[in-house]
Amino acid sequence: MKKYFLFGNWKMHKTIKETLEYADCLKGYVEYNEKFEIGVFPPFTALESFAKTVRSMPITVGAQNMHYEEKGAFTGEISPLMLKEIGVKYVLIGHSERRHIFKEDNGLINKKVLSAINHELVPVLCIGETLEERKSNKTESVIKEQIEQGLNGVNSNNFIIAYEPVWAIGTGVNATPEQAREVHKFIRELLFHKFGESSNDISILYGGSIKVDNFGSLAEVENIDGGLVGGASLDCSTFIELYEILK
Ligand code: G2H
Repeated sequence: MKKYFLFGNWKMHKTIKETLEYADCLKGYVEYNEKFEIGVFPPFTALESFAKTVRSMPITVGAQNMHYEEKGAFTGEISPLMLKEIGVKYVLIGHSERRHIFKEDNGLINKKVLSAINHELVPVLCIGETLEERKSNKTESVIKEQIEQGLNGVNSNNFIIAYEPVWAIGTGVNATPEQAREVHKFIRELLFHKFGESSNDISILYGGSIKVDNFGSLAEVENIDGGLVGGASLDCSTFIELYEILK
């Protein structure tokens, strides 16, 4: 069964104290729903506190990144085993900030996707074209390459795609519903080609400057199965408003 998701990617924001206040604010607002899930991706330092606090609530927890190895001499990295141990369910892989600021390429991203699946974490593979690529009509070829290389060797449909056009990330300029519709349809076709009928259960989220006033028109587009929200997820009451729009 395909699920709909509202994910909050906090990026490098919030101390443990602020995280606990946020968890407290969410209490009572979110109800269990088998078709719909709300999840928060705090920074590593606050992950465990958040996971413990929301354990009894219908809220899931994700990490923003991970290394593909279980352990080793990888200074500054966090492994899938470490994430599993504290109750993390999802992990963002290949977010545009990882690709562009930290120079992660499709090969590395693929290793992370495979490792996450092997460790029973659900990877949220983030893909998207830059403005330059869009202007030179390369959107589809970039998306195709990111999907094909990112999912190379993947046999399971237990992952999520997040389409986040780079030009829409944190810029205040979201993709129009029409622009998003075209790319989401294209992604759905690529997934069908690779995974057949079982691809119908794979959720494709939109991300990039989601706000309360643009989310409704994006969320109703065919093949948009929820949102990955950055800036607008930092304020708990705004995140609850987005939840009300999607659920
Ligand atoms: C895209 C998104 C969340 P924002 O990075 O992943 O952030 O909503 O701030 O554009």
